Amino acid sequence: MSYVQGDTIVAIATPPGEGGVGIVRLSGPQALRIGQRLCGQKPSSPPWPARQAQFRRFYSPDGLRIDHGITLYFPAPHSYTGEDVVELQGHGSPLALAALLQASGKHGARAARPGEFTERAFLNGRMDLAQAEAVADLIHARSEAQARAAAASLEGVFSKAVAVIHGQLLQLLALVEAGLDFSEEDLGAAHDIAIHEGLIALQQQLLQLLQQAGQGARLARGGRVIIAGRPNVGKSSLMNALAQRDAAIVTPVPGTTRDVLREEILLDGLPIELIDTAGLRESADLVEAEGIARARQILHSAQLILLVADAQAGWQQDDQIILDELPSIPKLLVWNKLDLVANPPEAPADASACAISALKGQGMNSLRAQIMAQMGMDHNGCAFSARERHVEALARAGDKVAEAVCLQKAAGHPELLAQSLREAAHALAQVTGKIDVEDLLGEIFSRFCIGK
Ligand SMILES: Nc1nc2c(ncn2[C@@H]2O[C@H](COP(=O)(O)OP(=O)(O)OP(=O)(O)O)[C@@H](O)[C@H]2O)c(=O)[nH]1
Ligand SMILES: [Mg+2]
Repeated sequence: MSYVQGDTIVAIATPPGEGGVGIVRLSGPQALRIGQRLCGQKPSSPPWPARQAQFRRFYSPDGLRIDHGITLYFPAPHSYTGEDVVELQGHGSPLALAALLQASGKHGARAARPGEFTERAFLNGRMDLAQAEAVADLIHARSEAQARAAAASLEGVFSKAVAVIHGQLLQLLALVEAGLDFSEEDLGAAHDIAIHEGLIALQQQLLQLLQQAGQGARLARGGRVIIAGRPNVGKSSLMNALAQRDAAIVTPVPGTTRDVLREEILLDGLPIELIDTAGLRESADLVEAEGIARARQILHSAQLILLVADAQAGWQQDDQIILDELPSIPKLLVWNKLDLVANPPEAPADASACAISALKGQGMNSLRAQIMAQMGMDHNGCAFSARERHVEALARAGDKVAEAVCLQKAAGHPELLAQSLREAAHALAQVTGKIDVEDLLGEIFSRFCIGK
């Protein structure tokens, strides 16, 4: 690990480009010494006062003035990384910042890899792995809901929930292991009942946490919703209504849309890539046929397909052909042009449906709510952010607890029961990174920005 080598890292912590303030951050055992050299001080200078802003001038190694600004010194372990950290806050000038970076290098600092500051914070126990991942999620948040959820995970809301279940799991494991030394008769039925009740409670809690984490991961990841259907049913009009702008061309001519059109929208803070496609039909027109082929191809990548049909025309044979041909992905039948009929027609039995007028805006709120529900998001919002990795680990833990429940029912294999619980605990610990995570670190932190 990098922190064992004891090197000092440096990076520009503010975004690239010109700005009011630009920050260079150093972390490691030489951070203070290098910071002092950058400010033209001798190696023998006394340490800077802790956590106090001081006005100083910044120099290159050959004594040329680079900039001036504020310095801050956070002695270990009370810093972001848990190591000595120094910040030089100068002007947001790309050239001055580059010069400071270069000068830091000459004084012995190494350029930080993406996410290395946060990786060090994790390795030094300043935060657990789920919190460290939440740092990146907060930085990359594209909606308020995502930022709020990431801030909750960063605060440790998710980690605490995992820790509580992990603690209960270990208690239960201790109970099971105690039983290994005694025969059934010694312990009696009360012991079995205690284990059974503990397992059932654990299973329920894990399930609830898995659902919350699933939502947190979906919120972070967003989703792809594809609009499909016959020509002229109002697919592009629906795209425009959801995007709240004239993104796609709408005309009364069937076969208007030919390309695959994409729009990024937010539904209750959930980022959605909305895709409008060419109306599906057999076409002799070379351009339209290519558009239809592309539409068919991209359908497979959706999390949800909105199958649009014309409420005035009712359910047509061509609609049924399209429905039969759609990949097995969640779908929602959208009756459009509700303004032209008194009531929406009957939907085919196996499809959930809603009715709207893309032109007049009728039914759009209920459609948005149904899209959210189909994407597995409930309207109360997410308690915390999570990642696929966490969801998988929680699911693994859940499987192992379910296995333990079966083993207990079958009776007679307490050692196997204990082993299942141990494996469940192991899976949970991977969420917060208490064990066995070395192979994950590179993967997780490489997706950070440099300077974080
Ligand atoms: N009355 C009414 N007309 C609508 C509604 N939605 C769309 N239209 C009209 O239906 C026609 C076709 O709309 P589009 O949105 O271009 O339909 P499309 O499914 O994208 O058509 P293609 O791209 O050709 O496949 C246009 O004249 C729209 O104005 C609606 O809710 N009510
Ligand atoms: Mg269209």
